[in-house]
Amino acid sequence: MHQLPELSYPYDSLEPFIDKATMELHHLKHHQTYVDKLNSALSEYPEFQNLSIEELLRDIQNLPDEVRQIVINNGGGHANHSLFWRIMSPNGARKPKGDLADAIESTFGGFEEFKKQFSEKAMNVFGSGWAFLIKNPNGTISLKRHSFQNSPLMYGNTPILGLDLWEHAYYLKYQNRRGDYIAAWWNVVDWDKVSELFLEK
Ligand code: MN3
Repeated sequence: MHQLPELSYPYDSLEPFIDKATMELHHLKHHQTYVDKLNSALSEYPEFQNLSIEELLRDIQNLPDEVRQIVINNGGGHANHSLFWRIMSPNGARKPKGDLADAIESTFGGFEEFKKQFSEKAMNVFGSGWAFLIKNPNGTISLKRHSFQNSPLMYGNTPILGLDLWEHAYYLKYQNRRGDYIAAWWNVVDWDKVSELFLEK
């Protein structure tokens, strides 16, 4: 059974950038629903129940036709949100360092330029979706956007930073001002965590 991960920080600790009410709803209702629907979809397929969410998504073609899209939507939702909670915190490093800083420098020409390109990508996600920084199989990094809950894992890539651009992620506080939400979000990205993901996968 897949489970909702606990957050390592309180719901109100990302204020004022992400408000407590949004965090609570987003984690306890939206993310929980993805987990519940994923478990329900797999309930008749015991052979897939012991796989991690990463394994399920990386080998998505192995799933039977009847459940594949449900797992893409809800398993993707589970994986994407688990990443999202992990790469934020009230008190982490606010810029990359070490190998990840070097990779960002050589790929994007610097951290500010990276943030600008990532933010543009996020603004241009049409409708519901995500913007990601991914690690490619060859170890390089690049920007990616995906619609709905499609996960970079399905395409052989490893997401190391992800921004939720569904309106449920920001509408309570920012209404239609997606740009303000994106600008605020940089204040709660924990670059220690992003670096860990970059180095471990
Ligand atoms: Mn969401």
